[in-house]
Amino acid sequence: CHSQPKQLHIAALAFPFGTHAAPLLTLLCRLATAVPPTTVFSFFSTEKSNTQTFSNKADLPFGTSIKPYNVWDGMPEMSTAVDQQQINPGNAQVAGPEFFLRAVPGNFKKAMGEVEQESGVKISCILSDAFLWFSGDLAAEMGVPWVAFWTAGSCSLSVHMCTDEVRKTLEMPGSTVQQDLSFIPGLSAVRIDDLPEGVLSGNLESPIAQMLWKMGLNLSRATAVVLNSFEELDPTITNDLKLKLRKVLHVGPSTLASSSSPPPGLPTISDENGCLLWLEKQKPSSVAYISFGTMMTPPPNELLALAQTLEALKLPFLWSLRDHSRHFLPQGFFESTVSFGKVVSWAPQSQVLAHPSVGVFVTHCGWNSILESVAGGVPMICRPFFGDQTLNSRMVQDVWRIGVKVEDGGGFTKSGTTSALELVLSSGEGRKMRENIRGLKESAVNAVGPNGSSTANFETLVEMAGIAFRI
Ligand code: U2F
Repeated sequence: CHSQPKQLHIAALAFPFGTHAAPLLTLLCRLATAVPPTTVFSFFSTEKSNTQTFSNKADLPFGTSIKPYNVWDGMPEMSTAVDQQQINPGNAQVAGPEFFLRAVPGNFKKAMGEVEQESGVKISCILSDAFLWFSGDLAAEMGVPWVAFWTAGSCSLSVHMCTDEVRKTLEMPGSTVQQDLSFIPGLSAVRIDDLPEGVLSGNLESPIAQMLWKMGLNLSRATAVVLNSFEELDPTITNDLKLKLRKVLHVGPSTLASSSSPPPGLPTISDENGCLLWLEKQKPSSVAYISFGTMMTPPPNELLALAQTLEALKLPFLWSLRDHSRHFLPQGFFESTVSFGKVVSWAPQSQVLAHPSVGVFVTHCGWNSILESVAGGVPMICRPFFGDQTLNSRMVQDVWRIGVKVEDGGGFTKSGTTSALELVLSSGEGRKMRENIRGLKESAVNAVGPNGSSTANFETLVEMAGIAFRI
């Protein structure tokens, strides 16, 4: 006798800071086009994050219903900062993520319970940001699979999976700062100084360090760990992760995966600052595109050095710079560079990097930026700030050989920035970087193609999401 197939209900649990929620939603949109159309999708994040992530509802694939639900952000209920300080003196300096991490997992649990009631459909799979390690417990309680999504690269995931081993090995007497991580497959080029803070240095007890450590201990419980990357980028690290995790599914790069099969209803790219039109007027591979992601802006002295370098070299540039930092640029900068440069508050970055006029990307090495640069075949100049960025920049410079770190780890100075730009744009070494990144781009395109590894992995993920049918 056949029991009625259950209706699927996929609950996505987002980490509401940095570029975390948006890639999770992108993955969910991709899934929505591949699973039965009756599937219910609930997306849980804080109100602020949902407002941003769902700002362009037209981005959602036509015919699917992905509904955002707000979870508590952990901020004390009273509305003003002064009130918060009064309730809880000393807390005023606690950053958003710290408040949020005090509210988990209760905030997600409560919201999921309410949504199950409202929709009348039991959740059949939890797809969470890998940071939210406690999702393994929630899924176990509910008797459903836990799929974790790691929004960064294999290299940083590997480091977090091996944190205890890293600490044990590198804290031994005789270890030096020069020591590398050759005891972890694929990471022999990585040095102690490249490690994200909270692994070996910094406050190991901080809420973020604790979260990442617990994530490393818990991910092996996940039915699968999904990455926005492609296996061919780091085969050695990927093979090692496959030994440590139940299932490792590289399904990216998402920029290429989505553009190769655009979901119906996808809007045209919004380019309100006219970046793409401006690029049309520039020579091939001539422009420096500059952006430091969604969270960082270099300190004023570095912004000044970078601007002065562009001005002195008369180098065509497109700079995505938040409005509040414009006043740090040198006096007269906009007038003197108007014929060859453009500063905007936001650029359609992945399309910019795919434009043939762009010759170099000056970046903080956030994971999404790196992948978009690979997808565009554009070599990088790296100015990392925190988290996985220094590790990523090491891989860019010394493993994939598709870019260079500015002043080998320091910030922007006029001389360091000038040599980095000249190296990438006009030296033989730069030509080699371009060749290397074009090779990686080809592998990435193949990975998301009909017979590619990312396509096959995505099909496995779709099967897993549908596991409730077979229970
Ligand atoms: C955190 O990264 P960020 O948000 O700082 O940086 P990225 O991972 O590079 O993502 C930035 C995204 O914002 C987009 C860009 C990327 O998709 O295309 N963007 C844009 O479209 N236009 C602009 O003008 C500027 C940016 C964290 F800081 C990193 O260390 C992590 O690697 C990352 C992923 O977990 O999250």
